Amino acid sequence: MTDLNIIAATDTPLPALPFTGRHLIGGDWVDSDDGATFERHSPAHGTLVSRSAQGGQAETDAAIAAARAAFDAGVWSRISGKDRATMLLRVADLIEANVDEIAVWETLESGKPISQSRGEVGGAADLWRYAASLARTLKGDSHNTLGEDMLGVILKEPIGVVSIITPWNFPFWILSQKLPFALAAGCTCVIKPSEMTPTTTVRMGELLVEAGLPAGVVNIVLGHGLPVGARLSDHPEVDMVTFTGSTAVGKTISASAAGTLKKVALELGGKNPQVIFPDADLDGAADAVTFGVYFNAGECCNSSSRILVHEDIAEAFVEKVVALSRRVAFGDPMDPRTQVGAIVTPEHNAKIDGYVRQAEAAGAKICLGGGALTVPGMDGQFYQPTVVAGVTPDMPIARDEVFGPVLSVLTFRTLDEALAIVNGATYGLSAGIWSDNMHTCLDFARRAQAGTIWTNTWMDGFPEMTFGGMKQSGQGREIGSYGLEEFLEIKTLAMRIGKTRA
Ligand code: TXE
Repeated sequence: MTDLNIIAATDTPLPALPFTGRHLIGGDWVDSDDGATFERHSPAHGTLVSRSAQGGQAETDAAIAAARAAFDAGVWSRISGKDRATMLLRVADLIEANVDEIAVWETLESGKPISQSRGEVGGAADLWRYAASLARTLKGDSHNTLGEDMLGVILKEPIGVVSIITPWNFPFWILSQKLPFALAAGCTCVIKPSEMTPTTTVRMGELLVEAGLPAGVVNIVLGHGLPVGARLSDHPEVDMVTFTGSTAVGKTISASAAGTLKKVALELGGKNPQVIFPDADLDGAADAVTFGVYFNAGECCNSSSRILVHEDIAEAFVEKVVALSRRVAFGDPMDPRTQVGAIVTPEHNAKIDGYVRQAEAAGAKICLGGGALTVPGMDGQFYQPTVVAGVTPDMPIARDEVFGPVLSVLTFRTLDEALAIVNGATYGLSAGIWSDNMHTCLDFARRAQAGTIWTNTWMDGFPEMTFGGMKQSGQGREIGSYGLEEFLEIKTLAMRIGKTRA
């Protein structure tokens, strides 16, 4: 452990704690009727960060009623795309003006490094700008070949009231993958952030109020999956639920939503492979693998938590990755030099370790790390950068979403063999290929079962490029123009344009 790059506790001043979070319902900030609250402690520092109103069914129903009333009144759903875009751009400006302050809450609640929180919040502003451009260019179709007196028009209309349920790993970013697109379409929303990271969603609500968004268009209910998330999924007045989180909860939401046949969009887990061929730029690949596994402490749906390396280069490649891993800065997330911060909860740290112990017992080799990390001066939970070689496709560490800074190394000999391992997973979120041979890359890209394929790169994303998973990684797409389409209903209009024939 001594040869790792560890950033000890710094004395960065923290804001006045705790933050007080309330629900936003119909334009008012309110406590729960019964006064119930819940707390979030920093996973890195151990200190109390926020105390939030804990919603129940009454608050959830009130928020849904406010969203329904706002939608039906047309204060947002029937205004022009230009006016919606103007509002979204105003929100983007406000986000940018508050990046540093919001980033601190993001880091304190999630444990991620402050430099990444700033990048996440600043990047989210660009999603709002992009969604604003879609609000103005949204259009349907027309058909003028239906006969001389007929005109057909395909209209796209907002789907209605949307429930947005978000997780703790990228609370501000994931909210911005959904909310501005739902708003650009003309929907009204009720948001439930993760109980572990409620504060940045409350800050978003405050910015929306400051921007002048009409009351009831966006509502926020703080609290737990049960009852708030469940109610947002089965309520008959909700037209769509969009969720990011675990595959298990995604299935529960789908089942709850089925009772009213509301639309469901799911962005779930992943077990994303990078496949490395001997003819690739191996330094570039090692760099991308290191970034891909440690980014956000591996608590990332796109984490490249397993790599498949060609047998001929496996040993040398693992050595490169281990050497790079030792240089990654783990520690106090408030220090701007830190690249990997704390793990979200002690239970999750234990779960990560369980996968490593299980792999070791099954014969895998721990090449680096493999245990909890002690960071001098910090009172939270961390995990060491960990590289596990000799992993076989049947091991749980190779199949499940570990969601920690743990790399599993598998080997292969042929492209067919690699694809069998890649496609053997229940997940299908993203996959990568490293080779200088364009034909190998394209063959892989066409045959790999994943919503996103990266060739000779990893984790590049753009507001224009849609994102989503195949198989048990989810359904529907986010961001890009397809991300807007999810929030639209299609209406067919057939018009007789001449006088009715005698
Ligand atoms: O997620 P949950 P958890 C994966 C990752 C992680 C695991 C568990 O593998 O280790 O999930 O994390 C709300 N009805 N991902 O337990 O429970 C909950 O309150 C409606 C992958 O934190 O899925 C929170 O707001 N909602 C992922 C949200 O669901 C319910 C990101 C996510 O929590 C609910 C996070 C219910 N019955 C975890 N129960 C990704 N795709 O990036 C809970 N919730």
